[in-house]
Amino acid sequence: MSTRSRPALVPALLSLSLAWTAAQAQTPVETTPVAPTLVPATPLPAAEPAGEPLAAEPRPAAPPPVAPAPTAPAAEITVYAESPAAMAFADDLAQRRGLDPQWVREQIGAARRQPTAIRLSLPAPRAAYKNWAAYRARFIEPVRLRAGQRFWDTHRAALERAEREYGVPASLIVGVIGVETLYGQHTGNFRVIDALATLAFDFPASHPRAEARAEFFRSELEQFLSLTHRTGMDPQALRGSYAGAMGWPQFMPSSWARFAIDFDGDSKIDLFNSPVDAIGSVANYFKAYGWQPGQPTHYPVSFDLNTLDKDALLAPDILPSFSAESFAAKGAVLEAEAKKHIGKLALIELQNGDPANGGSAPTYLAGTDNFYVVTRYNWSSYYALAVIELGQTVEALVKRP
Ligand SMILES: [Ca+2]
Repeated sequence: MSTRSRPALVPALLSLSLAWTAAQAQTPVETTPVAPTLVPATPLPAAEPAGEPLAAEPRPAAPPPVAPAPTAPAAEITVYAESPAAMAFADDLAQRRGLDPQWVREQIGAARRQPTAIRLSLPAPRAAYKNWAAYRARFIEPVRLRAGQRFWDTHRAALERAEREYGVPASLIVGVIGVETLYGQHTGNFRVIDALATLAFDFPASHPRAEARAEFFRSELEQFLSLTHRTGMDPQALRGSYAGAMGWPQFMPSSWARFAIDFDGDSKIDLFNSPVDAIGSVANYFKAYGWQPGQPTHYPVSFDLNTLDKDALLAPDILPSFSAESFAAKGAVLEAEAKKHIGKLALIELQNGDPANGGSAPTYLAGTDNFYVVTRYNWSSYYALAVIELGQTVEALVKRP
């Protein structure tokens, strides 16, 4: 996630803040210990949709519940049946969703407070510089590439069908599932109900956006119970990330409700056990966020130092804001294909450590609307480029003569 100029985005796309907070929630279990100072790696399709393009799930008519007041020292709670605030939320939820209050109380009441989820939800210590080269190396590496090749070979027909039906390239789907879970190998070991209840009712107050985050997780908990009730999945049995992201594509409950599809034709949506359902669901997710078939995600860019106005180019952050002409007028030099680009561009800056201290100069690229769409899965340009490059590298391997 590029933190620079984030406020500039807010007026343009208010709901981005939701996507950002959602993205913050996720750090893949497998990568968490590796480099906590890097950009938060991950997943989160929880990505609360910017503009909610496809709100399939009925929204509760009532306003979001008021934050429960702490009713007992959090440390004393082991299961949420002990929390009057959680039980009051259960009653409200049951009423809003038309669910059996006793069932909802039992489900939330059996949720255990999960201290690890609390710890992991705090922001990582901020490094002075991010490091794209180091971040990239975590994902574009031999184990993941081999697993990606196997995944592509095994699911070639489904990937081709997804590309045909949704217009989303197989390489992007392969990149996402590889970065998220190493092709189903790391889908998370937290009980989803524990993770969601803990972050809904005990989100750490020291977090700068604690109240908004707690509200987000209360909404996800509600979606989770609605989803499991509707589908017959056992809410006490499902496992996922510390933030409640589930299955091969690490969908948050709200994303599952809106975007998950049955793509293997067994009439069930199962992102835990069906990689083919995951393939179709990731494609559906990107199509819903406006993926434009055939449009590149980014172009190379260099600079004309005589006319360069880098501050202006970086001000809108990852939001494509410049025509190819205005990009060039501010000193960003594009190659022939990019000069013909229809639509807006963003100057994407990826740091490579501290240039004054052994690091390299930043990496720059011209991001298109499709690059922006990739960041709807996780609001991070580092994440997006890792997904794109992993997918393209795997594609080159599987298509090698
Ligand atoms: Ca299915």
